[in-house]
Amino acid sequence: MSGDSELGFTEHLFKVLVIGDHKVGKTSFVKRFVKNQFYEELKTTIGVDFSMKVIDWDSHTRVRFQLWDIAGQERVRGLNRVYFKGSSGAFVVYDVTNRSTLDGALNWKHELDGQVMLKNGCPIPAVLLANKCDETKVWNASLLEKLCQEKGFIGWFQTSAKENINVDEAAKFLVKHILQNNEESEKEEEQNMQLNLQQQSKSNSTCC
Ligand SMILES: Nc1nc2c(ncn2[C@@H]2O[C@H](COP(=O)(O)OP(=O)(O)O)[C@@H](O)[C@H]2O)c(=O)[nH]1
Ligand SMILES: [Mg+2]
Repeated sequence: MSGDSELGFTEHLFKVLVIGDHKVGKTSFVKRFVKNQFYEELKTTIGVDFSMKVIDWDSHTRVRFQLWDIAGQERVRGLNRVYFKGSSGAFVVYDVTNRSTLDGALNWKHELDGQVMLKNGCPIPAVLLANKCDETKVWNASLLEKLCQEKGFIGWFQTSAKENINVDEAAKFLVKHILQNNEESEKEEEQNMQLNLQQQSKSNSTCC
């Protein structure tokens, strides 16, 4: 969603999902990104929590990031179709200290791709976050690289919501891709409109 002002200033509102298994640090990631805070103890998310972060991308582009922090249990409840609708991008989070959450992240990605896509039929941009990297080093970087290619992630970052590692970097990376997609789809729409107009004027001129 975007709006242009007369001065060429554009504001975008992007819905971005934060998904992954329970306790991998989704809420912590959002709180670090939005408020630059970290809490050792957090209440379990129930259903979905919303947060907003405004980023002045450049002198003529403002991005409103609407983050949907979805409870890990929601995959089981099958409500994701409702939550995923209209999203422009996603962070898919796993916990580097818990291997099974990487499988969980891949299942979340699979479900995401089955339920939401861009207008051109491509998957929405998703970044894989290897969170809690303050606890242990990511030893399987080449595996993650391979998984990203196989499963269609646009990239991966090792992050720590606790130590504030790569949180803004991952977000900027995702914004960049969302903006690119947005630009491409706007161009496509414009081209389609011009084609329609050309066809209309052709059929008008051949009439009678
Ligand atoms: N060491 C460490 N702990 C984290 C990090 N992110 C979250 N946690 C902890 O992991 C637990 C679960 O975090 P939470 O954000 O509630 O996970 P969620 O269920 O995915 O939303 C909490 O005790 C957090 O303090 C991190 O980057 N490093
Ligand atoms: Mg949570």
